[in-house]
Parts: sequence; structure tokens; C-alpha cells
Amino acid sequence: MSPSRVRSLRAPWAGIVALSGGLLGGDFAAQLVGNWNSPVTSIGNRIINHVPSGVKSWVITVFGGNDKKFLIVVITAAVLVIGMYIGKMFINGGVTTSYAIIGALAVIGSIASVFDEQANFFSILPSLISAGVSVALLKWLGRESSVKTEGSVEISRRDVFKVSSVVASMAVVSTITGRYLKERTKIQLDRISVSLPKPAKSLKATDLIDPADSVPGLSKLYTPNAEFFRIDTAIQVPHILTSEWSLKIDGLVENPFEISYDQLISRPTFELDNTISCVSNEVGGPLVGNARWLGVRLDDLIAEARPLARADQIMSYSKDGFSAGFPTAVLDGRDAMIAIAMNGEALPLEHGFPARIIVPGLYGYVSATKWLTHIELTRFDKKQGYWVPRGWAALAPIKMQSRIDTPTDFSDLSPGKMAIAGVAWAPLEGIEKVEVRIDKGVWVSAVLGPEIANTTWRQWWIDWDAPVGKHEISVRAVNKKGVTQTSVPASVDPDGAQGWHTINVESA
Ligand SMILES: Nc1nc2c(c(=O)[nH]1)N[C@H]1C(S)=C(S)[C@@H](COP(=O)(O)O)O[C@H]1N2
Ligand SMILES: [Mo]
Repeated sequence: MSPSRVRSLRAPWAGIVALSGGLLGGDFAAQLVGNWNSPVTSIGNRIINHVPSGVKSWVITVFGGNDKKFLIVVITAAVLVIGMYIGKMFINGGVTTSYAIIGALAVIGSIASVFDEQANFFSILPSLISAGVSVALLKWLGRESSVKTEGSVEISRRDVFKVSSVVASMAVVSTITGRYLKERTKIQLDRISVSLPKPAKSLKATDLIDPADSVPGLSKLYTPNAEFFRIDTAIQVPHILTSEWSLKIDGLVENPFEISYDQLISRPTFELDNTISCVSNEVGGPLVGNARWLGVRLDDLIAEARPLARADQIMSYSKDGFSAGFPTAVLDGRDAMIAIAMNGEALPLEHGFPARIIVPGLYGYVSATKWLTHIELTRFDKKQGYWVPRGWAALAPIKMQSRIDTPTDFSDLSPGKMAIAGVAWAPLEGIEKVEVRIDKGVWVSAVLGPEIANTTWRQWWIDWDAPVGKHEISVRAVNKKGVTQTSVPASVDPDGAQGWHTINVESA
């Protein structure tokens, strides 16, 4: 092709790139927001609903089940034609006209979108985003053209190439996220369609009076799933369908076996109130939460595999390659489980759907494998869990801790009556007493919230009439064996933080 011929192709191509880039932008926004549709879909929907039935049946007879695809082909063709026209306009100096055409398309898309199901005022945003992106791309293409003398815009070959590459990458990204979101929706549907088994052993209803309802700032007794801390190495949450899930138990056992999700949940289940904490939780930190878990006994399952005497470690693996190991001796009758539900719902995707391990008294990194797929009986001198070679302890029981939730560190208060309140945990022993000390005075016993289990945290509070001035507040717990939480500080590394949570506040 001659150079001038190539140049004359630049105009329509630029228009097509700008217009399709815009549509991709709108489509991307729609993918991210559940009840938005991409402008193409909205316009397609209106066409499908309004096309005369004669035309519709003609399309169906000619294109059969591909009528939707036919519509997409028609719309794509329209985009090409309009894009070419916009490009020509733009280059020939009709910059305003080309923007006006894009604006008109945005109006059509917006009107189409408000007739979509579940539409609201914001449903027009994808169309507006599309128009915005298209205009921005055109501006970019024309940016080097020092004002359109004699009505023509210069577009450099380099810019056409750049903008085309950007739009092509947008297409790739949008396809990948589109696929990811579609898959995620599939797993979400699977999750909400799980019918949770009735536990053979039920705990009391969780609707007891929660002191957090009357003490502002105090942690709720049960941490809602949506507020539960999340710690994992997964860049993307693994997607596992219950129908495709299975758990293999093998290694140093006489009877290795594998069970499906249905087999798992048809075993006897039980409920467990249990607080889990991350070893990386600083004194006073947020990486701790309490939930009612539903699951299957882990010791029973392991016993069925008949471990060999030389196995001293239970190593669990997740679908994404994470692993965690703890001593076989930990299964001493405590309620360790393969959990399938959390606070009355199937495990949230972020918390390990369809199944994870929960072991009372152990930090998450040695026990609480999410997206569990494999348990191996092994030896500590043979295998290490994910975090152990990275400098964390092989054995990691949760340390006794107490935390001041309110007031918060460094806060400015108004003098007067308020509550000092928080939570304390000491699995498996349970919390006997929590004491608070203000300005290095005497330790005062706090009121304790409901005791639901020794494996959970306990809420505590005292009333305080804050005088004007600066104050230091500390808290410490005592477990049911009479052991007082140590004042000796330790950092989280290698086996968990310790020391008293102390905060400084000022009331003025
Ligand atoms: N698959 C997998 N499971 C995992 C982890 C992980 O990185 N991957 N992190 C563990 C750690 S370190 C903690 S503290 C807990 C946190 O559980 P949560 O995210 O449900 O609060 O999950 C554990 N289970
Ligand atoms: Mo953790």
C-alpha cells in the first residue's frame, strides 16, 4: 500500500479504536458493578424487546439459536461504521461534530439502560463512561495536532499505534476479568445453594444479648462474616465448586481415602464457638475474630485413615498450595473440625469455601487451612508448613491476650462518664478475670460479658469518669488456671505477640 493510502486508513481506524475503547470501558464498569449493563447489552435488550415479531421470527429461522450472536454482529457492524464516520469527521476538522455523535450515542445508551431490569439512575453510568473514554481517546489521538488549521487534525502513526495497543490491552483485561467474575458468580450461586446439615450437637442460639449493643466501640460477641479479618497468600480467591471438591487423607496411614463434599456433610456435624487469631496480630491488633463454626470432627476422620505410630504431624494443603501443620497430639479430644459454615452461612469464599480446618487454640498459620483439599499424616522432621521455613515457629498455640477496643489509642475525649471496654481470649483455658489499670494505679476487675465457651474471647468493660488530662490505660487477663497474662513484651515473630495492651488518651 502506498503511504498516502495508509494515511487515509488512519482516520477510520482511529474512530473505530476510540469508539470500541469507549465501549470496552463501559463494559468493564458494568462487569464490576452487579446490576449495570454494558451499553451494548442495554441497546441489544431494547432491540430484542421492540423488534417486530415478524423480524424476530425471521432472524430465528435464518440464524437458529444464534440469534443473540446475530444481534452482536449487527451491533459490532454498526460500531465499525459509526466509528469510521467519527474518525473521518474528527480528522477533517469536525472535532465538535465527532464529539456530538459520541454524545448522541451516550444518550441512546443511557435511555436504553434505564429500561433494563433492576435499573436505577446510576444505570446510565456505563454509557457515560463509554462516551468519556471515547472522547479521551480521540483527544489523545489528536493531541499533537497544533490546532486544526484549515480544518484538519493530524494524527501521528505512533499515536495510532499507542492508542490501538491500549485499547487492545483493555480488551484483554476485560476478557480476563469477565471470565473471572463469571466464574466467581458460579461459585457464589453454588455457595448459596448449599443446604447446611443440621448439627447432631447444637449450641444455644446466638441471639443472646450482646453487650456490644450498649457499649459503643466494643467488639461484637460474634464477628460478622463481612467484618471478619482475612489473612492468606491467595492473590485470587480459589474457586472450588462443591461438586468438584474432594478431600484426600493420606501419608503415613494404613487406610488412605478420599471423600466428596456430599460425603463430608452427610457425616455427623457439630457447632463450635471459637476465636481464631493470626500470629501476626500485634498486641491490641485487629487480626482476631470470633465465630460459630459448623463442621465435621477432624479426629474421627483422621482415625478412619489409621495413622501409623511414627506420624507426628497433621499437614493440610489448600487448592492454592498453602500448607499448615500441627502435632497429631493436638487432637487430644478438643473440637477440631473441618468447617463448612461460619455464623450460620456456608463459608464465605474469602474464608475458605467449601471447607477449611479450625483447631481451637492454634494460630491460623499452623492449622486453619482454607480451600482445603488434602490432609497428609507426616513427620516434623520430614515436612514443614508454608510459614515455617520463612522463620515462623513450627509449634504455635494462641497466646493469652487482651485488647482495649474503646477508647482508641491517642484519642481525644471529652471528660466525663464513658466505658473502657474490649475483649480478652485464652484458648483453651478460658478467661477468668480481666483487669484494667488507669495511670499506673491499682488494677481494677472489669465486668465480663457472657461466657459462651473457653475457646472464645470474652468481652469486658469498666465504667470510667475521665478527668481532664492525659491518661494511660492498660489491660491484662487471667486465665482459668490462674495464670496472669505476661507483661513481658514480645514481637509477633516467631510465635505470636505478648505483653499488655496499653493506650494513651487525652481528655480536654
Ligand atoms: N489456603 C490458605 N489458608 C490459610 C492461609 C493462607 O494463606 N492460605 N492463611 C492462614 C492464616 S495465616 C490465618 S491467620 C487464617 C486466617 O483465616 P481467615 O482469613 O478466615 O480469618 O487462615 C489460615 N489459612
Ligand atoms: Mo495468620
